[in-house]
Amino acid sequence: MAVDLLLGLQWGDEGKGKIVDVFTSKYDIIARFQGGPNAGHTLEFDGQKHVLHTIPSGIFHPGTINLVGNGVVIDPVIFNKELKNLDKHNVDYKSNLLISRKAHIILPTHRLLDAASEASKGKAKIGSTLKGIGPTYMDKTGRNGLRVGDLELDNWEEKYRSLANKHEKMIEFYNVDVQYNLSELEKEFFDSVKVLKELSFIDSEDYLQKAQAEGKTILAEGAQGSLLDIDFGTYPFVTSSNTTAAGACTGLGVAPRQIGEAFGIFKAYTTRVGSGPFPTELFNEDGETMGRVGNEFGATTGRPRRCGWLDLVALKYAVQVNGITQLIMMKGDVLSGFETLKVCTAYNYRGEEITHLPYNIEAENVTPVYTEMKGWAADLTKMTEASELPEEFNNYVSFLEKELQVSVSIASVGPDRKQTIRL
Ligand code: 2SA
Ligand code: MG
Repeated sequence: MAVDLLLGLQWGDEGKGKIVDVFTSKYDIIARFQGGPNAGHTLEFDGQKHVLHTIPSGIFHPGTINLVGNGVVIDPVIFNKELKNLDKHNVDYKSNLLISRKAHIILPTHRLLDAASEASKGKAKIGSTLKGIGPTYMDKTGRNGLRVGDLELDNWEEKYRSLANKHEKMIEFYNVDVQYNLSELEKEFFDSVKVLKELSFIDSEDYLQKAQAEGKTILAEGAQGSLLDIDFGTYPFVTSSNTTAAGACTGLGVAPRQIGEAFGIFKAYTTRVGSGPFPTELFNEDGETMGRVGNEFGATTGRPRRCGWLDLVALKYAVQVNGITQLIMMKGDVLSGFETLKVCTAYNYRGEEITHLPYNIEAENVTPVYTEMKGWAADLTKMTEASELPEEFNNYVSFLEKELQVSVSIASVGPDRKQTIRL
């Protein structure tokens, strides 16, 4: 059986958590392959809202295996908090949650380094979630990292200590005001590692190869979005992992030819949290309406998200880089009531009209070229069948399908599992 992918096509927060949860009954295994607790995946069902950060979004389905792959970075402290929340819902994570030995660990000092690095950048800061993501991946590629498998060795605390000591010197080097009490942070860390060690650590690449041979179905759950990819995103305003399709291969140990469907998920408009270029960003009432109606606040940090019209230039780029086979459009309901909708179909780039994403999309280089479409007034949130959707909504979707050359198979019209329409 092939491994299917579910990937965010914008700057994250497309609604991956919700759709993974909706899809889970079709899959035996849900696997995260990159990122860490910077992610905030929100699920809603039975009138309750759940936010997951590191744990895959299939966790609320008994019988589904949830795997944290080698490409993920884990903060034991945050992981422990997520487990505590699952305890409240009687989730049997001791049997259905597995962790790759090759996943890297976020140390308390990684978080401090993240804060110091951001503080040192001043206005040029990335807008990091300050979860230590960048510094942890730096130690991974720098070949200094502490991995989950190390926790099974007797001398792991020595390794921890030498890395943390080095980090303290680095924090000093930044010469910025970062207040901390390391012994308190370490107590929390060591307590949490103990909890983590009660879970199953596995050689996940081997596990996934065997699972495939046995005919098990697997869904790889992306975190953040394609435009935050370390290689293909709006560098340096990106996260530190490959959020695109290829990241699932390196983050799980799955071969490219084992990939099946690549589901691409996008919002009917665009949002971005953190710094960096955003050509279609709105600074007017329309943007405010999107943020208010769409409840656009970071699920991890609570920061308000920047909002703007759909950017098809950027979306097409993401569809291509990922080899998307089916699209899922989220939050069409938020656009109800706009008389006219705008979609960016090209950029004016240094005096020339282009339809590809250029190297630099800073505002001084790029002005969006919009196509206008008639909006719809109807409230979509109670609709459950494609036949109920207004004509203008269908026109909007058809326009996107034609531009992107991929069909939209699902439209989500609200945060709840039930508010999901097959087109
Ligand atoms: P980091 O923390 O070093 O990976 O941040 C680098 C950039 O990546 C952005 N980023 C995100 N963007 C959208 N959603 C994310 N997850 C949370 C959410 C974010 C939150 O679901 O809402 O709560 O603020 C996420 N994680 C990282 C980040 O904003 C930086 O621009
Ligand atoms: Mg999110």
